[in-house]
Amino acid sequence: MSADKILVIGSEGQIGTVLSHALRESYGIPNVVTSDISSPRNSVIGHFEKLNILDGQKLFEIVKKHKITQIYHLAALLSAKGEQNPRQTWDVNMNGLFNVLEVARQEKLDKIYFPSSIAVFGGQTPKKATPQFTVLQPETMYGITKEVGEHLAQYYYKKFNVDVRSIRYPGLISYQSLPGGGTTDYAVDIFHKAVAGEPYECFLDSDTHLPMMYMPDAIRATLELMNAPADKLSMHYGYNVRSMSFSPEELAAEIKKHIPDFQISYNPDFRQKIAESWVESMNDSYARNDWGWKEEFDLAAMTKDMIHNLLKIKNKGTSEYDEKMFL
Ligand code: NAD
Ligand code: AKB
Repeated sequence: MSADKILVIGSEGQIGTVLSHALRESYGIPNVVTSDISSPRNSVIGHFEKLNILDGQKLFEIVKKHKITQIYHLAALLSAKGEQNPRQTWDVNMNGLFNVLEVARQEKLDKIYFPSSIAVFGGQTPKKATPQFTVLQPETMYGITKEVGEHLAQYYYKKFNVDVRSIRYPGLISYQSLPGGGTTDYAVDIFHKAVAGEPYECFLDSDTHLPMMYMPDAIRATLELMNAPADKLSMHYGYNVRSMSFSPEELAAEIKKHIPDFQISYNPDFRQKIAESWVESMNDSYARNDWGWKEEFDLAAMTKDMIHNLLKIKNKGTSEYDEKMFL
């Protein structure tokens, strides 16, 4: 029986849905409590707590009630949604993180996971093979909260010995769950249209290159970082992690290898400017040296697997994942 008791905050989002499932497989269903401001989309096996992360008191109560030892804090407003409401983004992303770090400090929790993002980078950041330590100067409210969040994480580690760990995720691509309002969402939406036999109008320009990662790699990276021995970690800022980098045009060409009739057109909107302020690829030598990070999926393997799984869902009306997890 695991001694770890895990709380996932923001469990109903794109990552939380898949990560909660992986954590329940590793730690056992009773040892993983999920929570979100939204109700669960499916009938969940295990504990679920309705929680607005801005309610610090309720967070303390949940941590005490379930004897929580680790928190995966995923609740946030992402880049595109964030630009629609910068004030709420600051509030949820910063005060939410602050509440999590405070409960970790006061209740002496073992470990905290806080995802950062490529949104920490800005127009002055070197675009290719971006170093771990470089000019940041993010240009979205979301990116600003992630940069400050990384500093706060390092501060709580140094000042209070709170073991916070973080990854700068690229855009994540998943078949199990939909994205929640980011600039990289096109790379998921495009697959749903392609598999439905419909054309896709992309909100980014054809040649906009961004770092991306397939969800299985992102989940594995997260668990590998969280399970790494503390003395192997040289920092508690967000680690750069590299997997693949492509443009909408290159992704569409890869999809066409499987669905030759697929059509794409381009109609860039406000998200183009956000994408242009980010980088194309990252140098992730710290992640590779400190905790052995190595990606498994490239563009071709990810595309094949996405289409295979989305077709399975389309044909059956459900996925193996849903059946295993939620029935
Ligand atoms: P998402 O938008 O899909 O999910 C976020 C979840 O947080 C939602 O279920 C939402 O209901 C919940 N939430 C929002 N406000 C809340 C509040 N006040 N209290 C409690 N819950 C609240 O996002 P995601 O893609 O799953 O991202 C999770 C984390 O990973 C975020 O911190 C995000 O910045 C980070 N990240 C994601 C990506 C990506 O491509 N998905 C890339 C980089 C970083
Ligand atoms: C977004 O586009 O906002 C996210 C991210 C890269 O942080 N997917």
